[in-house]
Amino acid sequence: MKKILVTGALGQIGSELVTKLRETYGKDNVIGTDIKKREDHNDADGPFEIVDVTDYDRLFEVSKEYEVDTIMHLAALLSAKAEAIPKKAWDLNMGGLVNALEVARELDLQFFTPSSIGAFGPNTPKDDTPQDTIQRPTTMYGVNKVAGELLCDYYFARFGVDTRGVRFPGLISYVTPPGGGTTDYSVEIYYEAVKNKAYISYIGEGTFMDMMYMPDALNAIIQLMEADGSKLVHRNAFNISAISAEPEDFAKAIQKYIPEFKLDYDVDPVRQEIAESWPNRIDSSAATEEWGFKAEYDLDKMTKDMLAQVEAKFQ
Ligand code: AKB
Repeated sequence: MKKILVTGALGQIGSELVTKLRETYGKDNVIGTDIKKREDHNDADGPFEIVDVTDYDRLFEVSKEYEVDTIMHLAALLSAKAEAIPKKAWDLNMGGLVNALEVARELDLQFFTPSSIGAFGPNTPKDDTPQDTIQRPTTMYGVNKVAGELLCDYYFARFGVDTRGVRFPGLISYVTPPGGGTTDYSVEIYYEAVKNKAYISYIGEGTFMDMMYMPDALNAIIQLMEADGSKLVHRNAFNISAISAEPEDFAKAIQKYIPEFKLDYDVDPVRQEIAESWPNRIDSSAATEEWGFKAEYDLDKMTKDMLAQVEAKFQ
C-alpha cells in the first residue's frame, strides 16, 4: 500500500487528487499539505499539515513523521501569475521543486511532479508537437517547467530517485477553480454559461490550446505512478492531451445545451501572447505506448458533465 504526501493540496489539481488518492489507497495513507488550512477543514477527512515547500526542513520533517513512500509535488505558480511576479515564481517553482526532490532523495521516495504545455515555446512545432522537440519557452513559468523536467531527469539519472511526470494541458474542473493560468478561460466559460448565458473571452478567436477534463488528469497520474518503471523510456514530462480547442469550439459545444449562449472577446495581450507561444495540439503517443495513457473525455462529453455539475452547484 502506498503512503503519499501531496504538496499544493488545496490547489486546482491537489484538491481533487487528494480525494481520489484517498479513495484509492485509504484516507490515512494520503497526507495533504499546503501553506494554509481550508476554512471548512475537517480532520476526519484525512491527515493534513501546513507545509511551505520553500522550507526544506519542514517538508523533510512531515515526510519522515508520516513515513511516506511517495511525494506528489504540485505547489507552484501558474503561467500568467508567474509573468506578473517572475522572481517569486522562480523562488517558489524551482525552490519548492529542488526541496521536494532532495526530500525524495534523502528518504528514498517515489516522486511525481507535473510539467506543462507551457514548457514549449514559439519555435516548437505547433501541431502534433512531438514528445522530444525544441523547448525554448518565453515565459518564466515555461523556463521553470523546462528546468524542472531536466532536474527530475537528473535526480533519476544521478541519484536513482524514481521521478515521473506529465506535461499537463489546461485542466478543466468544477471543484476548485484554477488561479493565474493562461487556460483558465476554459473553466470560466462554463460558469458564465450557466450563470449569465454569455462569456467574454480574454483569449482570442482561433487560438488553439490543449485541454483535458480533470478525471482524465487524475487517472493519468495514478496510472503513470503505478506503471512498470522498466518500461518507461521518457519517465518525466510525458506529453498528454485530450482536446485541442479554441474558444469558439467551447461555445459551440455549450450551445448544444444552452442554445442562447453568446461568446464575445476582450483579448488580454499578456495571456494572448503566452497562449500564442504554446502548441495547438501536442502528440501524446509516447505516453500511450509507454504506460497506456488514454483520455475518456472529449470536448462534448466533458461539456455535458461540466454543465450538469456547475448547474448543480447553483441549485
Ligand atoms: C496555465 O495556464 O498556466 C496552466 C498550464 C497549461 O500549465 N493551466
